Amino acid sequence: MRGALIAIEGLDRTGKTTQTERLLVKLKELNIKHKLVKFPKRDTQIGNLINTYLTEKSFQLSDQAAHLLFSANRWEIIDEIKKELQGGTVVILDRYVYSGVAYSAAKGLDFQWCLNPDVGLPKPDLTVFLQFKQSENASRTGFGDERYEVAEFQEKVKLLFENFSTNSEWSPLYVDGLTIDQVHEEIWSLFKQYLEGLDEDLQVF
Ligand code: 2DT
Repeated sequence: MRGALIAIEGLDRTGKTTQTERLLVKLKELNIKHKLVKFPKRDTQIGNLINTYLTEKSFQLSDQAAHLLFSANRWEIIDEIKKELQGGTVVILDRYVYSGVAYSAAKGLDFQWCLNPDVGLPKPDLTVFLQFKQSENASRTGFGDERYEVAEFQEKVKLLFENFSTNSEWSPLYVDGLTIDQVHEEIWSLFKQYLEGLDEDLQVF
């Protein structure tokens, strides 16, 4: 049996990282082999460039070049992820291809062009998409520190994420009014069925 590939996706400040951490604590408690990969993965050479791009507004890159760097950042680590899955480890992704496409297409790049460099990457078995019914994420603390954290831009990204909503692995989760614990319970109930591992091959984008 291989491990499940699970993505946690969503707009900025929807609680992705908090929820990912909660999930890891739970998996640890249950002694289930797991690995977290957060994209962008900033501690590689490509990731360093991406980090500079995100945090220093004076760092100039064309939208296309930035997009290809984010995709390359996934490709540079995908063999390692596949190996973990084959060894029975559950791999949790904090952002993935969906963010890659939605954020770049929100700048006006063609949706299919944005997806093309990621074609061939494994599709998650489950993608939990955290979102608000109302656009309240702009009022959450910390919003506004990095390049993309602007309310109007986030609205565009939200619309583009909806293109994935017909994918079979896509599970939207509205977090409005829910506590951290409640969101965790919802994610856990979606996730539970994948704990035993899977015997079918991974699908690809
Ligand atoms: P975090 O705040 O989660 O570190 O993300 N992004 C992310 C892209 O534009 N393309 C991608 O492929 C990925 C994975 C989303 C930092 C920002 O990077 C954006 C927010």
